[in-house]
Amino acid sequence: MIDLYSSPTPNGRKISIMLEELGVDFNPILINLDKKEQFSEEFSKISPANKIPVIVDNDNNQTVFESGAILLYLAKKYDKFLNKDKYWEIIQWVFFQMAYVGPMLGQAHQYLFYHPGKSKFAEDKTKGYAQHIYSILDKRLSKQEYFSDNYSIADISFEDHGVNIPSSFINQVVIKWESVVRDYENILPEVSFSILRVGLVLSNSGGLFKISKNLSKLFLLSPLGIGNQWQSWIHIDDVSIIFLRSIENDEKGIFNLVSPNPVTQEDLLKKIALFNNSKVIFPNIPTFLVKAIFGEMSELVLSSQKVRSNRLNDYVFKFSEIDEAIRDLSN
Ligand SMILES: N[C@@H](CCC(=O)N[C@@H](CS)C(=O)NCC(=O)O)C(=O)O
Repeated sequence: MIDLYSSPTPNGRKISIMLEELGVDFNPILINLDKKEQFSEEFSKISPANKIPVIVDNDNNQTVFESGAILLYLAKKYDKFLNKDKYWEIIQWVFFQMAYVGPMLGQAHQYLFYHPGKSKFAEDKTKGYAQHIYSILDKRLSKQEYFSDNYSIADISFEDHGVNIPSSFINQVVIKWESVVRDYENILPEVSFSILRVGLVLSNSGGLFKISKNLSKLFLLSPLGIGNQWQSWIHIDDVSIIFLRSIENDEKGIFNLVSPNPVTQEDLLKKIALFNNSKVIFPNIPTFLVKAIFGEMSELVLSSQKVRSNRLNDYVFKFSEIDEAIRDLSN
């Protein structure tokens, strides 16, 4: 089992993401940075610079600090997310993140957001670095989805920078709901608890699919907001099978119940219309109107959610492609 000493910060989250993606059990140990726990005598023994994240692999008593080194260690240990044929391509982007992107964006946030007006020189300089970084990333990622051919530790090392996850509505909901499960885990340690994070369920019994299908029949179906936001969907049959499977197998851990092939909202609606002999009406319903109607819950349909079906690698989806799922529900 791996102990992860961490905190919910960009560098800390990189490692939680990697461990979740690997689907391995790990033991998270919170180092509260506000309470300066990083400077405790005990933590100093495993973190010479008093920074999180750090892992201790209890299988071989190996300690590793520095997020890049930890990603590399885990990729090698589990032989995942580091394609040997693209080793150097992946490694150079990981180093670029560690040596340039992380530190420079960190400084930019300090001068531009947290302490504006303190030093014009520092603000101009770090803004220039930030613009340079984003132009490089735009160039690399405008034509391909990942830094290398496939999802790798390079993508994981960038995963969280610039995204303010804790303030999002969805994240707050997840934290609150799952903290209840954690409470039960403490009370009933002999019981295996699974946390199933369910994506957008496509079903004829209700929800977005049923509403969209009915609206499309009235020729009233329009994308919400920009329309290119990702929707991580799953067919109701797959949800039911996975629920039963996790009860029967006494599974433990966190599972993302989403199909392996997310689609943009516009594509999703177009397909719903297509299979119901209708069409999507443009222009899109503007973001401000959706927010005015649904309040903070509008984030569920307006924000981009491209979720990976972690830990379901051995599950063969009944409906993994959007066309098959919608065709099935449309008849
Ligand atoms: N280069 C290190 C940076 C680690 C780092 O800066 N960690 C921050 C949180 S994101 C930290 O522990 N800050 C506490 C402090 O500086 O006292 C890595 O990639 O792991």
